[in-house]
Amino acid sequence: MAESDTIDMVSDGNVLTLTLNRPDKLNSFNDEMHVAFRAALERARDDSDVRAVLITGAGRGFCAGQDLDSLNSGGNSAPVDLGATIETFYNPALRLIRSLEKPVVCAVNGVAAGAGANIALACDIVLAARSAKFVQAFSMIGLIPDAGGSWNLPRMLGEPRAKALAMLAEPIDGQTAADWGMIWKAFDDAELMEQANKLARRLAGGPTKGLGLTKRAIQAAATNSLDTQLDLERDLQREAGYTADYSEGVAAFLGKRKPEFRGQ
Ligand code: T3D
Repeated sequence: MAESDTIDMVSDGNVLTLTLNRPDKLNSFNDEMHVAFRAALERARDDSDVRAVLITGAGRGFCAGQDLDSLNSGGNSAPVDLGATIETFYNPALRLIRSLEKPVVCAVNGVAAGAGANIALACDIVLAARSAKFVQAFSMIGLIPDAGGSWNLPRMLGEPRAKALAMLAEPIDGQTAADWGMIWKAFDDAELMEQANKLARRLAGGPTKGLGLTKRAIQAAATNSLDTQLDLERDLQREAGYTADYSEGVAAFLGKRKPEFRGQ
């Protein structure tokens, strides 16, 4: 497939930066952008040189969710099967982000609405500009939270806040999102991208295999019993213990030097 301008993809060292790039539409998803986003995530998964992913948005917004003008949406009068959009585009993208055994950083540079908010919240470490807004915009147009929102929000916030955000569609800013534990940190707007790039570079220099296994373990905890989780920790630690990065980490500690992880 030809590369699309709707996702700007830049590889720098071991960081792959994906910038959602339809700024005139607040980077909302049309079909072309959906296809390009999925292809970019598949590249992140398949390219062993990629050891961390950074997702952000071009212009003043992060992502306004589904492009409501697109043919595929509810803009025409005929009823459309929105479940098909979810099945074809959002669910595969969400599954790719969650199953990617490499850290995915998200820098929410501006408004993140609807599926745009929930894609951001599905990432592993989320930073936001203090002025950014998270809006569960779905109820404004009669829809339900998708892109993993109905799963993620109650786990992050508990039912009371999850239901209020989803039913009221009130925006919350980046600082509040950090204070509520929805994201890792908020930064002054001018500082956000520098901090996000620094974090992505740091993660890309980390023990990639171990970080991927850490992601798998923490995500599995959402549905596992303690017993099952303890068994999983045993199995994944066994796997981590056979990595070259573990040997390097221990050697570096004992040698009182910084480790040089290769992601293997
Ligand atoms: O297939 C399916 O539909 C199922 C899947 C659904 C998943 C979803 O994501 S549903 C939720 C869809 N998103 C929304 O409902 C959000 C709609 N947008 C807004 O509510 C507001 O734009 C924002 C709160 C995000 C930002 O407000 P504001 O005042 O900062 O900006 P604005 O002036 O509203 O928008 C700027 C431009 O972007 C404007 O275009 P214009 O007038 O300058 O030509 C606006 O129309 C456009 N835009 C913003 N969001 C969308 C959009 N165009 C198309 N689709 C959008 N979602």
